Amino acid sequence: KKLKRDVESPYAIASEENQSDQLSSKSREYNSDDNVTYFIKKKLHVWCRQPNGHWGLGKVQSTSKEEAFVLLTNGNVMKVARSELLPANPDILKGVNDLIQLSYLNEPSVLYTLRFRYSQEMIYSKAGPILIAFNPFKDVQICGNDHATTYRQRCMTDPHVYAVANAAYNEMMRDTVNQSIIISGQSGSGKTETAKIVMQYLAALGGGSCGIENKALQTHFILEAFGNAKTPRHNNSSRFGKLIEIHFTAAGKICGAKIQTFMLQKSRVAQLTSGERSYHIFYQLCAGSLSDLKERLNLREASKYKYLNQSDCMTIDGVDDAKMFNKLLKALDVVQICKEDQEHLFKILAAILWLGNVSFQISDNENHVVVVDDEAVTIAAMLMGCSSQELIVTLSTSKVQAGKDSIAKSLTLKQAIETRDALAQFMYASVFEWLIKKINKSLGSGKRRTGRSINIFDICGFESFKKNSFEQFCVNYANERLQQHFNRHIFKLEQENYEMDGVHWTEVDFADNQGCLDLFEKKPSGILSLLEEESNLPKATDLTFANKLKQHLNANPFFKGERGRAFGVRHFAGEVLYDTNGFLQQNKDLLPSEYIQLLASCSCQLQQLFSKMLSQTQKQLNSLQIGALDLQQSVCAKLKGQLFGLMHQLENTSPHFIHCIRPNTKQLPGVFDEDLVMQQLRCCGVLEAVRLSRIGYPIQMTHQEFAERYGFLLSEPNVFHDPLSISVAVLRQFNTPPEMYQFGYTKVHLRKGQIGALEDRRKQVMQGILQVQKWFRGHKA
Ligand code: AD9
Ligand code: MG
Repeated sequence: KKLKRDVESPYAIASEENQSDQLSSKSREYNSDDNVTYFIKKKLHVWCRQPNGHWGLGKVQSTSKEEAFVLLTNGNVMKVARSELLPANPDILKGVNDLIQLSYLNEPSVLYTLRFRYSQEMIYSKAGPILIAFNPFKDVQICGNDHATTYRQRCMTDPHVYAVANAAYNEMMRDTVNQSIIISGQSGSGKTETAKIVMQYLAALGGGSCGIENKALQTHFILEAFGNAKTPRHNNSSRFGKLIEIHFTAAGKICGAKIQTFMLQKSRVAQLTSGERSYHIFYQLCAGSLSDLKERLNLREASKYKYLNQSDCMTIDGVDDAKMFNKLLKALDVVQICKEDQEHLFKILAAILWLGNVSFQISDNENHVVVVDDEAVTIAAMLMGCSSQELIVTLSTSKVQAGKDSIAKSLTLKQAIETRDALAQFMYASVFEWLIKKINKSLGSGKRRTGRSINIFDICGFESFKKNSFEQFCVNYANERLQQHFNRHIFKLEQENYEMDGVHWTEVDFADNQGCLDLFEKKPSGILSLLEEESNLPKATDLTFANKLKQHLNANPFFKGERGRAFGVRHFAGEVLYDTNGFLQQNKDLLPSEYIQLLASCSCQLQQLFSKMLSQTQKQLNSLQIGALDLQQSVCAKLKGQLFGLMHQLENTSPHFIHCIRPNTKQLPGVFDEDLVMQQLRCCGVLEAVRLSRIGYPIQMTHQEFAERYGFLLSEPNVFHDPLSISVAVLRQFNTPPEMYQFGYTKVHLRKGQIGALEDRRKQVMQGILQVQKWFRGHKA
């Protein structure tokens, strides 16, 4: 019946289809014969897939039983199966800023809209409740302090990161509820830059006299120098996750901040693959330190250090490491890390570089080694504040218990290299941890304020390389958890809420990743449990671990057994093949007691850095336990615990989601790779989220709240007594169309845009009341 109605204006088509989509829960299918006839009759444009895989826009010229002939905009005529035609949106909807406004929500229409916007440098768009942020790979003039002020003053409605930050701020001030801004997206999609833009906006908005906001902004230089590196995909990739909490006073001024970090990729300190770099700080230190500091640290050029030169990639195009070092020094000053501490920090970094140059010589037939006593070991020991001999012994022997005594046993070459690298990695991770503590102290993170904080969450994005190891396994697991949080808030909670409140509702399907999370977390046979079990078996190897996975999980649809040490996981963002080489060792992350003894005896300020670890291990040291100290949790157990903690923290906040999209893999401006974009939109459920919010009721209030807030606007307020009747009467009085709201058992559920008129009227009336009160007070006085 609807299709037969004659609607001439494109506006009318849009609103009609919008409504029909709103009223039926699922987007309509447009591939029946009737619909093709409809496209022709309405002279609608259609989308069809061309042989090159791209979507082409055209008009149906003629049809046969099964096929349609489409005249494409480039003049070619294409024969397409009728069932494969998709409707295009009327021109009036070109480049709409919220995908929710599209009459026809299909993949080509979404791509066309986003591509058009991207070409016009409109990098932000809304997809219902989600902000989609395209990485422009160049400066677009829509950020910066001036723009932030204009944005707020003019209450601009364009989609923008500022609008998200603004909404979070306003909600926090209004409801006294902690907020979170959750930024997701693949590696290189722009999460960290987006997090910075959020921070800049909040700093402009809530900047006070205490200057915390400036400190918080400066921490980026420190975090990026120590936690970011060049990867094959991205020149400034965060190799750790972070949650920044910003605390506000009751007046809305920033009064403190706290940074939590997790998953720092330690292995990068010692191992790099071709084309990658280690953490920026090492190159910055080598390039930017002045000659007297260089002398004190015995520093050479970066290319002289094995940890740095192993990947044949010493510089990054367009990045001046020396300049970055100067910025870092300023940032360290701002967060009050004194010059003395800065020097200790650099000393340890230099010691790490020299440790990497320590080499070994085979000393017998059994591959046992001795340390080559050269400048590397001498300088490393000097910087660490121990004797060369102590360092040599630690790096080449391990103690074994023989009766009551312990004897030193030479290490093999493989063991010695592992020991050296583990020591360097441990020292780096400790430096990182110490820095975060110092920064937090300076940001006044001590007191926790509930109800008035905004959390900004930015983790390493989903990764899938040719070769994927333990690090990718951890990163992708964390992303899987984050996706679950997103699904829960965007899809599950909302739909459960409708159902519980008795709202008439047809479910929207979405790609639930619970199955994949279970593959990781289920006890006793999820991957994490099996890894834990295998990590505790003395004779286990990476191969036995891989076999165990296949033995227990081959039937799991999210798991794929591969040959040898490999296995595959079907993640929400795509299938990844992992190589278990190194899994057990990296997961165990043991701390040989020899390190502790060495570090404890060092005379430089290492103790200060490693104090927590040292105090923890003191007891074991006193009882002279030998061997690897099993005091730490395994890496995966720790990560799982941290993620649960984080999710718990985020659960208690009102979430705002930003999804970043990488438009091409070459990090180039202006290049829009349709397949790559579509794959990212698909895997995070953007279309489903739009569908849900079209038919959903984003505004919900209990009958009581609604009646209290708007009941006084009724022209005949005394007629009704119970909140439900008052609420019904208010909506009737304001002529709210019946399809725009539903009454549940406890709540009024309203569609998007239905509260504006009520709020405006309320504001007017309230202002009137205030003026009258003022007048009375003035009159009395
Ligand atoms: V990873 O998961 O840490 O590997 P991110 O954090 O998603 O990744 P990042 O924010 O660092 O990516 O952005 C990648 C690069 O894109 C940056 O180094 C910038 O060169 C570029 N970028 C990202 N967002 C913007 C922007 N809004 N304006 C300009 C941008 N350039
Ligand atoms: Mg990042």
